[in-house]
Amino acid sequence: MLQLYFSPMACSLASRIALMEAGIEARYHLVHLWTKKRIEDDADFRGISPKGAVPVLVLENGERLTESAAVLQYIADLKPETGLAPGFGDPDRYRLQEWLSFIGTEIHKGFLFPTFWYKEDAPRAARERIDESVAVAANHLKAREHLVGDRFTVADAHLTWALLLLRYARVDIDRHPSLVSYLERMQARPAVREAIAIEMALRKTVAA
Ligand SMILES: N[C@@H](CCC(=O)N[C@@H](CS)C(=O)NCC(=O)O)C(=O)O
Repeated sequence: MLQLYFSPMACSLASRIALMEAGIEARYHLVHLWTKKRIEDDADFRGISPKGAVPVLVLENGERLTESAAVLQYIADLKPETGLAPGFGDPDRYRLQEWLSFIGTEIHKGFLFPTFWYKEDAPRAARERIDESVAVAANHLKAREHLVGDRFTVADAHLTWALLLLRYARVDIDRHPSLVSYLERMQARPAVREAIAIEMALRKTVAA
């Protein structure tokens, strides 16, 4: 069985959404990101992944895969019939990778990471830049239901997580009607709703 190392409402939520959208059962290990301990037994998380960051997906053969973009594509490719990622050879595969990279670098590392890691000392430059990145996604979604093609992909799982956290970090995404309706659509999906409910309930476990 696959195993996912996660922390509640961290970027690993996108991997949980992908697993649930694919209907793949997995074992979930909660990690405390400050202490780097696996909650269930206090094991050293850096022994699982020297990066000390979630998500970590433990594959059936015991190998460990990190980096959301890789983990999300791996999960999607286990169930190609779900369309969670366009197949290899489909030009939309590169659009998917374009979005996974944009969300992972410009939105996650460019803003969300410093904001939550340094709390109120988030660099001002990051806060100034984030509106531009949010506008890129908002404009793209003006005439579309999903980021890539005409169905839900793992890029939508990734952006859904990012938008939830951006709101929490007081970035005004609500001034973009396309993002408001997109997030409502995503949260209406049973797997997305359930994944978020599970992790919101677990948040107090790792409250700083
Ligand atoms: N490049 C990695 C970043 C992963 C990452 O930064 N995860 C955060 C949670 S959202 C984390 O575990 N941070 C703890 C740390 O870096 O010490 C990815 O895209 O998966």
